[in-house]
Amino acid sequence: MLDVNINISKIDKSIQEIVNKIIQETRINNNEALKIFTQAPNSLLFLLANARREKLNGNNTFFNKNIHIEPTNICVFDCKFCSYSRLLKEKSQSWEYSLDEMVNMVEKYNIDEITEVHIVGGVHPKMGLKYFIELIKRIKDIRPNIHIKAFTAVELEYMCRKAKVTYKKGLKMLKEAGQNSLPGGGAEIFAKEIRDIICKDKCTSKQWLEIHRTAHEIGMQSNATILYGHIEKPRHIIDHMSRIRDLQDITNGFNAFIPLKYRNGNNQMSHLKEVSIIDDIRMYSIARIFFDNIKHIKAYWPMIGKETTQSLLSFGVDDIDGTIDDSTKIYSMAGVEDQNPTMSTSEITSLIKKVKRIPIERDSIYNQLKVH
Ligand code: V47
Ligand code: SF4
Repeated sequence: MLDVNINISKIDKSIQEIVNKIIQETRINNNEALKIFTQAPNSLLFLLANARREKLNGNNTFFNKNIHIEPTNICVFDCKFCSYSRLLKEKSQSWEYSLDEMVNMVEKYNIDEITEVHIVGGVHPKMGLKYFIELIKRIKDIRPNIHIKAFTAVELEYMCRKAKVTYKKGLKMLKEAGQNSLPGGGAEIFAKEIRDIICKDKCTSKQWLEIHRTAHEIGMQSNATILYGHIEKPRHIIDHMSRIRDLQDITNGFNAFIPLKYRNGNNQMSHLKEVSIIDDIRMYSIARIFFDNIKHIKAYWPMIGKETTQSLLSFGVDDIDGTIDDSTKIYSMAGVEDQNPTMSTSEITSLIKKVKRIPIERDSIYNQLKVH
């Protein structure tokens, strides 16, 4: 039972029963989730999300010490919301790092400065499975204990297709090379009617789910994301989360769910306005309420901003990703305020402490390393 002080009789009759279920920690179905997502007043939704957060994670707020490597922004796909990809023939504002350059990016950090490398980028027609296996091996040669979280299902689908191997075989090869887990990107919105408009040519939702299922089956954990705040409707959000919740029931391999707010700078959907902070909070809140089988809800601070991240710690969020050290361009190219995202450990811990939560440094699979 959630510890929440609500006078049920004062709540609109049509949602009383759903609120009761949430308080009793009984799973709500898609229709019920849609109903409270669209009809519950902010105060109620927010209170329930926070109660759930505190029941699951208390005051703890997780972060890690990490960097990103974005091997290239050249991409064969054409997602309408993407601000950073470039076509092979477009040389301006594009990059392709060599293996040496990427290994050097890791080598410049001391062993105690980062515990995780997050590798994700555009889908380059010439960077295939063999190339990335080599990259992973070379990183592990110099830093055997570093956790490598790499490649969205979109990159993996393309890699495996080009190499003519099954997802299982491709993932096993990457795992043997030293890859530890998968990030949650590429999920966007699963509903075909939306996917067909915003990212028609990349992996399907079925393939995304199949790749994560396979990863979990061979012992690689992962995250799941949603790209919200563009042309989707509330029903698409619930449908999306429901497909992830169903898979999690089977595999239990997702560590965190990460709502990613659509940022409208420099892309083919720039005419769309970004949603308000209240819509952000409602999104994170419904995620926390809906997922009774994923322990962590992450706010990725380079995307949503430091101040909103801080606020979200009272509305379901218990994880804020890592120190980053100015190693990602996805969101700076989408026009976010923070053009050089970096936080030292002391900045991250003080951001968390300022809102009376406890900073917990974690490893990539949520083992606690240090209470700050
Ligand atoms: O799949 C691209 C999103 C994702 C925009 O697993 C955009 O720990 C908003 O998934 N506005 C990649 N979002 C990033 C990602 C991620 C980030 C941090 C941590 C983890 C993790 C995963 O970024 C893409 C897409 O959904 N994205 N462009 C944009 N304009
Ligand atoms: Fe390519 Fe990923 Fe951008 Fe889509 S979101 S265009 S797959 S880099």
